[in-house]
Amino acid sequence: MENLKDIVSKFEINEKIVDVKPMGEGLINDTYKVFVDGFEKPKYVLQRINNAIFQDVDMLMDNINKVTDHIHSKNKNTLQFLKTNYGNSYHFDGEKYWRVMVFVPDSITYQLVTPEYSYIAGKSFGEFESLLSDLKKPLGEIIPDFHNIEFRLKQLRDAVAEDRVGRVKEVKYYLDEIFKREEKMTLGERLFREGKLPKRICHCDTKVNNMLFDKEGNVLCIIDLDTVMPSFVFSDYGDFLRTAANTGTEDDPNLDNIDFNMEIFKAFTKGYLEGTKDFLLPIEKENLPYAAMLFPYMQTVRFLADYINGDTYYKIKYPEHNLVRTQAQWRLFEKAEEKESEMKSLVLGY
Ligand code: GN1
Ligand code: MG
Repeated sequence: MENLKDIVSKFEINEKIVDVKPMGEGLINDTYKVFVDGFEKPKYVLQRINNAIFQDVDMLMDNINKVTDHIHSKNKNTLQFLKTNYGNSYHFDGEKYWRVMVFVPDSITYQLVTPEYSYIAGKSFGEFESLLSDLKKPLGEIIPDFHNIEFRLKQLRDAVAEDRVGRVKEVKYYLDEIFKREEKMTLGERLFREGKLPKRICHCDTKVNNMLFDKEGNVLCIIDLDTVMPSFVFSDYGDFLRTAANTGTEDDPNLDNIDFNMEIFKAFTKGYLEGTKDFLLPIEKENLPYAAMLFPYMQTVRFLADYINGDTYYKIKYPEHNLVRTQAQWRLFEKAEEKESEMKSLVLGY
């Protein structure tokens, strides 16, 4: 890892860098822990920005700086990024883009959460949106149409039409099921066009493991700010439940493990409604059950399109990985859909 140490040394760090080791589970960027002389625990985090996906690295870091400065100005915890020796917010080594942030000590991440932690997470993500609701500086749409389901369905249709690697024939079942629900699942975009649904600054990647907890279960910090951008509140609410309410894993090869846990749904919704009480509109609240279905649906569409395209977007661990992910996300969608009316009456009761 000699080379990685050299990269870290481009940043404003006075300590001697002794080791750099891989960390994390992200599907997009590569992340490493940085150890310095005299400290047993990591002191910094080095990350290679995947610039095939985040093509405008200046816009990316500019968005993140605006968000972290704004949160800091309210004396709340957020990630802290280091500048390079030459004052930039990232380092380009001629081929790859790198950034360094301060490691949050004594933090724990979870892949699965209890209802109690989901309540805390709901409140924290709600408060995160609330903290950013008065950010005046505009943020760039770092990945245009990121959570636009109409756009994601178009990408799926394009992938099918091209059928680059001949996989369409084996996924017909999923394509039929997805397109059968097109009208129902594109509701958000229609409400937006009718002027009924606003966009707000959202995190847009509220997976369970993007929240750092301490031992007592308090939220220390929300991480992975790459996709912070204007979106419907459905993004943060729905994507959290996609990972938290799933009783299996995102890529569970055993579909029997997968269910949509209503205890998590209840606790998270309660927390989220508390965290957002200052700004959430009735139309947003009313459609939270739609959001809970939308995110497993959208993730199925995205994994399936990547599978059909020959695995060009998500990192995979084995050749069928994106197909297994598709099947697992679809099962989760079906389980959420079965609970649609129960979710609706619960939300009305809050
Ligand atoms: C990607 O890299 P990671 O795991 O933070 C993706 C999310 C998906 C997620 C699925 C920029 O996030 O949108 O929901 O994988 N991020 C991007 O696990 O596409
Ligand atoms: Mg991410």
